[in-house]
Amino acid sequence: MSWLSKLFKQKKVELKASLVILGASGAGKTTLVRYLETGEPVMKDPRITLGIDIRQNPITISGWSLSAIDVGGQELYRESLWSLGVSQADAVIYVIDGTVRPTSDNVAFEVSKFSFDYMLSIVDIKTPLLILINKQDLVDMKPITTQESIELYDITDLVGRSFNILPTSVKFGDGVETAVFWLVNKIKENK
Ligand SMILES: Nc1nc2c(ncn2[C@@H]2O[C@H](COP(=O)(O)OP(=O)(O)OP(=O)(O)O)[C@@H](O)[C@H]2O)c(=O)[nH]1
Ligand SMILES: [Mg+2]
Repeated sequence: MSWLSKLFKQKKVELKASLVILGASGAGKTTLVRYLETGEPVMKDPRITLGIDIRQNPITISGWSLSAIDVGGQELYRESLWSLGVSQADAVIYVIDGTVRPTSDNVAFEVSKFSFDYMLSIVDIKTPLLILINKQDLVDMKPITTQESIELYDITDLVGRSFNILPTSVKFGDGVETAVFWLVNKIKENK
């Protein structure tokens, strides 16, 4: 039985929170939401998210009922909808495609870095921020490590923020448990 299925069985839901999931297009946001909703590996590729998807299926984890706001990562939505999503959420999950490196695809990396910096400019310093360095399963593409991401995205600059950076393969759920538990505990501290 997966960790999510076990947790789904816990009936007592005490606390509610909403999460907004942000990141450049293709990073794995919708895949993460599908994994959280089902607790199963996501074998069917999701379609590109058009606009904002306020999910109706609650995610029940460790006595918490989480609702997810999945926002499209394309430039149009970044400019028009990310702030709206952030304004509705108690915490932010930011998904980075770990296979995007300046050396392999400089344009994609610039978009990824710009999107990250934009997110920092709209998320309040007090809002818990979970940064996922995703697609770690694609070992042939040498995904960046969390240490490399700190340098590439200037993450050392996040003074005063409550944040964490963790490696994941959201398609298979690897690393998701640890990551979401961290976030839920941070939200609890903030409430
Ligand atoms: N191998 C692997 N593929 C992944 C992972 N996460 C996402 N993908 C794939 O990456 C592609 C994009 O995933 P999405 O979840 O649609 O990305 P998104 O961030 O929602 O993209 P937008 O909706 O355009 O903003 C899909 O083909 C997924 O199957 C992962 O952890 N590992
Ligand atoms: Mg999507």
